[in-house]
Amino acid sequence: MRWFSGKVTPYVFMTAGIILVIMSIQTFFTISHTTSTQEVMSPMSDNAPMKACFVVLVRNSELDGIATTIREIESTFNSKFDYPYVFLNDEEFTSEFIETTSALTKSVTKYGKVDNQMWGYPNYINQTYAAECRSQLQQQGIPYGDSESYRHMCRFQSGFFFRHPMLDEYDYYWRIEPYVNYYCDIDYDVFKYMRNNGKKYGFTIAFREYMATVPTLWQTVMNFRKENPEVASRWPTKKDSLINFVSDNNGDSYNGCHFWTNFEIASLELWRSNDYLKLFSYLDQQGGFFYERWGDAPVHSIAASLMLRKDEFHFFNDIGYRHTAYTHCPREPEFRDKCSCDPASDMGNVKISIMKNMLRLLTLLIDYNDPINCFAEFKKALN
Ligand SMILES: Nc1nc2c(ncn2[C@@H]2O[C@H](COP(=O)(O)OP(=O)(O)O)[C@@H](O)[C@H]2O)c(=O)[nH]1
Ligand SMILES: [Mg+2]
Repeated sequence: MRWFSGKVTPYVFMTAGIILVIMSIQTFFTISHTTSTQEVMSPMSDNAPMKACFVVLVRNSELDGIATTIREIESTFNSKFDYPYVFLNDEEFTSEFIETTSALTKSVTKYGKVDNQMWGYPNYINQTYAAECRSQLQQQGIPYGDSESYRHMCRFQSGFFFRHPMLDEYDYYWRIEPYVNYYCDIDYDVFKYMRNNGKKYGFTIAFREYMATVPTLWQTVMNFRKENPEVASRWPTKKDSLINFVSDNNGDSYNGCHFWTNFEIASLELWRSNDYLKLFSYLDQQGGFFYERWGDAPVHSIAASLMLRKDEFHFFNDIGYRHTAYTHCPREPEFRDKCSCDPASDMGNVKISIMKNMLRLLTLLIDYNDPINCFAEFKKALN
């Protein structure tokens, strides 16, 4: 019997070992199969789906212009990624607008109206005084100086679009406009890029503001910061922030630099944060959207530069883009077969310095002592 057990014991252990190995292999295949078929992913995994959309504030009369934009967005990016479009308007969209735009994409399209609270005068605004201010700005030759609707638009884009109920379900947005061009094929998901790399604000063009439109904006933001130390204490230190993008003198005054918000790929959480909502509400109370002509671009840019860390910004060099006379076209050789734009048209290219000088002459009345392109300031502020 002892002989028997002595001979058999190793075989028992070996058999048990083989059974265990077979069971673990089976378990391994079961788990990997479940993962691939059910797409079990942690929220932060690279491929987890994104809650993101295009956001388009547009008028019915700009149907042709938005149709061009959508065609280019679809062909360069969205036919591959299928993100929905949210169209917003201060009036009802016409059935022609809805039919035409929805036919341009296989993705979901939604159409929303902006209410009077988001697009209109707050009751504390003195509309007679606002009209006087508009005519003064017009006399100075400032673009949109006398436009009432432009001011409602800038206030809406500064403080309300991200609170429109149609955007509630999203975390990131890409703002698009009518009559712009998108030139380069984008083969990766830009929203996933933003999330997976901890980016909160993406841009293509940085530009200088007409200072006559924002004479008191910087000081108002500084007053807010002083009066709300608990908010400011949550913001990054000067060194970690992008303050040197918006100020040449360590925060004493605004240098006019801003990201062009007609293109934005950004986090909605940034604007929905209590800190930004408090800041916006403070700015709104001061009346500068109506008594001056505060643009959403300087408002977003100053706020983001103070509230975000430098590493949360992203320059989308690979997205060739034109708005009005200004184009960003990537100049590196690897983009030549991806982009249909001419790098010679890029804002930073010396070949268009003549045009820049002409523009500066045309805008001589405006505070344009510095070059109009603020990309150098962005690069500098990153260091
Ligand atoms: N629905 C609506 N959209 C507007 C109005 N004013 C401007 N927009 C939109 O707001 C965005 C910015 O306006 P735009 O005229 O292009 O301003 P600019 O880019 O600063 O010259 C564009 O998408 C316009 O279609 C308006 O009164 N109603
Ligand atoms: Mg525009």
